[in-house]
Amino acid sequence: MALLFHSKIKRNDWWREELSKKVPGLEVRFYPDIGDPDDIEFALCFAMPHGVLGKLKNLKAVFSLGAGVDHIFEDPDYPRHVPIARVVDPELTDRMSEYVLQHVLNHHRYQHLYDEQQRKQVWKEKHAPAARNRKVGILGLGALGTGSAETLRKMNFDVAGWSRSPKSIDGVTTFHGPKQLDAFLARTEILVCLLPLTDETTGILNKDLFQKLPEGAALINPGRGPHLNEQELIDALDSGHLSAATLDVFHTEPLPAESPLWNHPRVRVTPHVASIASPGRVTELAAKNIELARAGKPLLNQVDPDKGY
Ligand code: NDP
Ligand code: OXD
Repeated sequence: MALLFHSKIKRNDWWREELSKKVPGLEVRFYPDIGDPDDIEFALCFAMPHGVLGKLKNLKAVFSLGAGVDHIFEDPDYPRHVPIARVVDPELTDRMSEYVLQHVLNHHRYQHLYDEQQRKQVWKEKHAPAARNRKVGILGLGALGTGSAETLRKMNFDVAGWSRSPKSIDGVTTFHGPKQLDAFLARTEILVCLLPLTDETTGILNKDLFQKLPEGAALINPGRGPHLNEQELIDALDSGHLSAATLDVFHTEPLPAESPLWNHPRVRVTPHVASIASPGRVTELAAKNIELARAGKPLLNQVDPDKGY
């Protein structure tokens, strides 16, 4: 029996060696070299081309190469009865918390403004409030949102978060559900999106939401590109309602050369690198989950297909 692997990053020999070390006897095949589809028991993938998973009759489990699973659920032919597991890992959380802290600090200390002033050789101070008086809001209080909130708390930021179900996190003001979203937004000066991409969250970062943020608020989006209406962000920046944005994810990746986001003076672009799951940890989780799936047990970090994350 075999595992089918698909990733945009090609390091096939490394993945084969690691997986064979951790699961003796496992044959690793690399898409598109599927061979006999009936041999495939497992898939380890990010953005497998649509239609492939649905053709694997003996598939026992699908493992995402990352924390997000939207790339699996968006395949209209993905086999709903097959369990899906995602990556939850302290190192992945730490890496995301670093990214969030780095960019919250940039917005908190008006770095975009000083970058612009430097280009024009302008010497002009703008004093930032103390961190305890800076209100940061995190959309999504899962593994990554909670880790990021805790990191920001250590720096004394005034942190709030919004999730689907109620949460209690030391030192963090929590909101949940659609009815509490407006109150959460009204107090948020730096907004971080760490939601999963689902039908409910697609397009959530739009002009109506921006209007509910205080004037001069900033946005950080390491969630998913389709959370954001890119044109409505540009409009909100150009009108001055939003001050700046940091974007790690986009509707189309790589970000197309003609995108106005590349050269917008108050947009900082990073190439989907906020937090990348360590391959060593991914193979470790896959090995454990292969054992569990073969024993007919629930997987580690198994996702709920009804919730979509
Ligand atoms: P989790 O599943 O652990 O957390 C998701 C959070 O979002 C939960 O708190 C959940 O609420 C909340 N949520 C989901 N739907 C809604 C909704 N409709 N309304 C309100 N809250 C909602 O995910 P992770 O923290 O592990 O990851 C989050 C996302 O980060 C990933 O899905 C991926 O898109 C992105 N990511 C980006 C990376 C990058 O490099 N740019 C790297 C890794 C991940 P509840 O707790 O109540 O269920
Ligand atoms: C992930 C990602 O979902 O890298 O892990 O985007």
